[in-house]
Amino acid sequence: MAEITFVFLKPEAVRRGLMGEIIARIERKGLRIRAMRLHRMSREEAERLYDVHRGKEFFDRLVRHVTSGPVLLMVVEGPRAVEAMRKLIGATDPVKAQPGTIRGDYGLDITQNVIHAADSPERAVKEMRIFFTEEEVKALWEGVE
Ligand code: FUP
Repeated sequence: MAEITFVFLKPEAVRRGLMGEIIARIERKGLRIRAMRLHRMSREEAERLYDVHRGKEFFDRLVRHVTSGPVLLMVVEGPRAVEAMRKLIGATDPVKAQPGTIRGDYGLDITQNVIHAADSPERAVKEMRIFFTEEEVKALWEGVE
């Protein structure tokens, strides 16, 4: 049984023209993109997305960064898609991330670390609900193959 996860490409990935390359890596892995949309994130959405980091020293910088330009929202499907996407993106700090991972290959800065992927199935649903309607999330889940 497959599952779906929530992913987004951060503003610098869009700005640097990396969307195509990163989408190709996700597809090459065998994962299926079920939904995709360019979106300008509001401050409120960013604060909900990163609620677990509220109060930390990097919180404001993080929120300012993800709201600084359009991001590419995605819902990705596959067997153990949450774990598979987390492996594909690599460690949070792109300098520490292994070469061959998306962050390891495209980033140098912990704030501008190119891509986000939910870290559990529960978080994936919670994060999807910030950007997609209840009906859309339901339809995405019902369409899982
Ligand atoms: P990840 O799940 O890998 O995105 O990592 P975290 O949930 O720990 O962090 C979320 C985002 O906060 C990261 F993508 C970048 C930012 N961050 C910092 O800017 N500084 C830190 O020390 C930790 C995280």
